[in-house]
Amino acid sequence: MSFEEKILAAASKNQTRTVLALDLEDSDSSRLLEKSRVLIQSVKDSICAIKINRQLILALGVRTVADNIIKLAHDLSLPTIMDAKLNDVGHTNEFMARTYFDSGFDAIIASPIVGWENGLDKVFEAANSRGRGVLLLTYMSNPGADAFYSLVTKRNGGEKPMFETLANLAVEWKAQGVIVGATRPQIISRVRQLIGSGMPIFSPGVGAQGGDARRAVQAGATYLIVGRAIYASPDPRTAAHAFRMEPEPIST
Ligand code: O7M
Repeated sequence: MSFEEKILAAASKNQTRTVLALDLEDSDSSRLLEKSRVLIQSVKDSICAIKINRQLILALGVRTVADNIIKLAHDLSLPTIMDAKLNDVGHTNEFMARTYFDSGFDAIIASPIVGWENGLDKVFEAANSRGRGVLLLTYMSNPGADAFYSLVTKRNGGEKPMFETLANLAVEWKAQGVIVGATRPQIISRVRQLIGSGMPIFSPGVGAQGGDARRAVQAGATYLIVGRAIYASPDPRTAAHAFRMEPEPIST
């Protein structure tokens, strides 16, 4: 199954749009691994994918993450997303994408700012040849993101805010999804207009960063990326359950 099919299957089975951001920290790697396992087991029925940050890879190494966390996720029929925010020239991007995909990740997050030629072209090649996904940052959730993602860009003779250009590029490059902060429902609506109904919007920033899950979904978000509002809650299972929403996620 492709990444899109896997996440849609998990979303339909668990009746949820929530992607768990597994951003746990611990100075002891065995404890970190155990905490990760316990968290995943406790929320597994209320999530549709697991996003892993570089902080977990730095602490545990990609092999340990693959043998334990990705394996556990896949045993539970949950796809995994590597939040690499790739943003380098082609050959190093390609190496990183291949390494993550060959370790079992189902999708990777990249920054479109590096462009296509000798930038993300090789990442898409690596993903497409393996049925994996590439998700592109389009408007980040933090307040400071306005300084860049709203800048006026000139492309094909017209002027547009940067995020609109990025949304158009995501369509041109046939990305498997875009990332738009839940803190900006109006931007989600605009991106939804630009990309049409077929491409998922992944929306982080719910809860701890002030974004509202329901407003983000009403604006057009397909999936919600949620970290602290689940794992820092005294009862992650109940917190994850509370984010379950709308029986049918938007079909991709
Ligand atoms: O729910 P939180 O605030 O604890 O965590 C949010 C997660 O989403 C965390 O893993 C961030 O790395 C990620 N994220 C953002 O918070 N904002 C963004 O604009 C983009 C991301 C992200 O996932 O990028 C791919």
